[in-house]
Amino acid sequence: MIGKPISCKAMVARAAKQPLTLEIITVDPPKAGEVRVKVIANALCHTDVYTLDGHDPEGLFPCILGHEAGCVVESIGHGVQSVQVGDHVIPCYTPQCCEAQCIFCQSSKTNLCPKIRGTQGKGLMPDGTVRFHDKEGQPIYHFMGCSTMSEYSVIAEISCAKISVDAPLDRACLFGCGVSTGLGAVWNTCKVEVNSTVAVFGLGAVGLAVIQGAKMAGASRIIAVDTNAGKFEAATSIGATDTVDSSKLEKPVQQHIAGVLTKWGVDYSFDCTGNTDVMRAALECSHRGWGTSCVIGVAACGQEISTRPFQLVTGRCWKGTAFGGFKSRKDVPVLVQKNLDGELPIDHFVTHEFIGVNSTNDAIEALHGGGCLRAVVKY
Ligand code: NAD
Ligand code: AHE
Ligand code: ZN
Repeated sequence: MIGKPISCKAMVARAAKQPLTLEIITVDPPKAGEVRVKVIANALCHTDVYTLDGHDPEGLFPCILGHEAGCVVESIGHGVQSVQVGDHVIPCYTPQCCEAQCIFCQSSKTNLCPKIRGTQGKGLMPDGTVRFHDKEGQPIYHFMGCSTMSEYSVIAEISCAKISVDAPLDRACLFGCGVSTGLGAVWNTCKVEVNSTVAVFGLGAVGLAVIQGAKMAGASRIIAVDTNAGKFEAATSIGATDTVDSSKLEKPVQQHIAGVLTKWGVDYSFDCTGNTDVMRAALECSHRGWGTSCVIGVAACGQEISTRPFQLVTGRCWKGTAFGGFKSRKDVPVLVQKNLDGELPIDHFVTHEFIGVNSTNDAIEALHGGGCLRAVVKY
């Protein structure tokens, strides 16, 4: 099918708060600088559901969601040099253009390459058009530069992280978002040191990856906070030293952590919920004088964070992270290799598995249940 449109199954998000619809769509060949991929496995991230629920100010409909996938390159567009047909790739919503004039790619301080961010946020490919059409020939928007809830997708070359062919794509897909984000928040954004104390709010896949990363970084104490006590067993099994059900406390959770569990607060705290009240609590339980709090969760449209400026005056620092600060094309292959070498286990994140892109609505339902970390759909 190289050079020709492909007809395939996809789950289309037609409108907010509606189930995805199974459709046969047309996926056009890749244009210059683009890559058409066959999606082998796609894991659901909370952000897909948040967008489907209408909470993303950039959310557009109809679109094809999905951004945590393992793929094989089906064909490449003109000028593509970094991947070939048959290569295994992880689509990355944070691209890495690597150009000499890209001050973001050239800086060690950030991973936020802006090269295609404008069109990506409008649901378009970098040339301002789409590669997806429905059976009436109507355009369907892309999502986060990935759109992997389709058997085939087209992504920018600069969004493709080429990984080892030895890595099973139904596990390596997790490195496309949540797991990398949690690990990178600890290692890159906050650079947690040996013997640090840490608090993690929200024990989904992102929060558990923060715990795993903190344990690997040598944190001496890791306080795991959730309103669902069913999450605590997984948290302690990967390294949490304390668990807190914040819904059962008589005082604000920040006063419990800074005051009861510790004297002055924790060195590092992480919000992995997207709840702005939790973001505030995470900041306020960080240590007087030097505590750093990292916002990872994505808040709904219109939400804002607040705290007393005194919290910052007295030495706390508020940070945020996108994709854990990893430079996608350089770093994702390294994470995958660490996993293959046995240094970075990730199988424990996969709590649910489904077969066929058409089962994606079932996977979404599983994600809504409290016991799901990652639901992987194998196409
Ligand atoms: P998830 O829904 O699986 O996990 C969220 C957890 O937070 C759940 O265990 C839930 O019980 C808990 N929770 C909810 N309200 C709480 C409260 N008030 N106090 C304590 N815990 C509470 O989600 P996930 O896939 O792990 O993603 C977590 C967040 O990170 C989401 O907002 C997601 O959109 C965001 N995210 C951000 C990035 C990034 O690059 N910044 C990447 C991936 C995901
Ligand atoms: N589009 C939204 C915000 C969504 C958002 O913040 N996304 C995170 C990734 S979530 C992955 O599951 C992110 O890294 N954003 C950086 C970016 O460039 O999108 C809005 O508020 O407009
Ligand atoms: Zn995600």
